[in-house]
Amino acid sequence: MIYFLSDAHLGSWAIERGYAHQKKLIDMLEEMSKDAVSIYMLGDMFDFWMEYFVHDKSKREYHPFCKELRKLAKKGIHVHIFTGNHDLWTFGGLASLTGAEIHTDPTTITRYGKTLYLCHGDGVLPLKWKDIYPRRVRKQIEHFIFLKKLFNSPTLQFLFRCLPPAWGNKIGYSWAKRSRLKELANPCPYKGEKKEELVLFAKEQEKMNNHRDYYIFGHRHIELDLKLESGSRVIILGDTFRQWTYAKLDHHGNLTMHNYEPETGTTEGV
Ligand SMILES: [Mn+2]
Repeated sequence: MIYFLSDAHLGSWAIERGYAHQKKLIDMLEEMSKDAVSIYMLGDMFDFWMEYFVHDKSKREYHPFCKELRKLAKKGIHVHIFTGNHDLWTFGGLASLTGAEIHTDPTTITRYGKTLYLCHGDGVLPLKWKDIYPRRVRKQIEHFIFLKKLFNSPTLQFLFRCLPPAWGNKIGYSWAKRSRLKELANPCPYKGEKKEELVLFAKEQEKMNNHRDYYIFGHRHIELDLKLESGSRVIILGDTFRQWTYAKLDHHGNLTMHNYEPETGTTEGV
């Protein structure tokens, strides 16, 4: 089995009972490890991740999760972490802490006779997005692209890494908390086939003869399993802090969506 999950937003200041959240995520991975060949985490597993030039004691908080990933790797399970828009600032530290393979770009893989396009999903747009969306949405997209460029700027990354971790983390976590609370106050449900950027992108890829059987994304915190005319399916994974959704690809190449329900009641309420 190959498992796909995303958007745990570990460490979020907007998620109460952070330890229980991490514990539930570990239990979920443990459950998957019973028959997993690979586990793909499609981004934003951390609400904020930055690797400074000096030692950051606060990373200790994530030791149970990192230890679990090491354990999975030891069992022979291939663990993959994609960076999202909250945790893109990794410069080798996350890989050495977890033993996972880190992906910073979208990837197409072939497994069990199916092709899968995998990426977090932030900034994924159809080519003609400027013609599709009204001015208000275009402005939002432009703002997002600007931020993405800023976050990826080597100079700014260098300067941020020079900060004392306590300062940098304060900036990072409070920014992330603001975006989480904003999302909770104004949830953005599925926009429909004609407007949802990820669906439009997948449709466009199909039209351009870049066929994939499955397009799998995170980022949106909504659950979607949509069949396109070409036969491809667009999967948006939901999240692993509120909905606890994930996808599973079996060895016949069938992909199914699931909800994680722990057997014991010790971690509910997260
Ligand atoms: Mn995201």
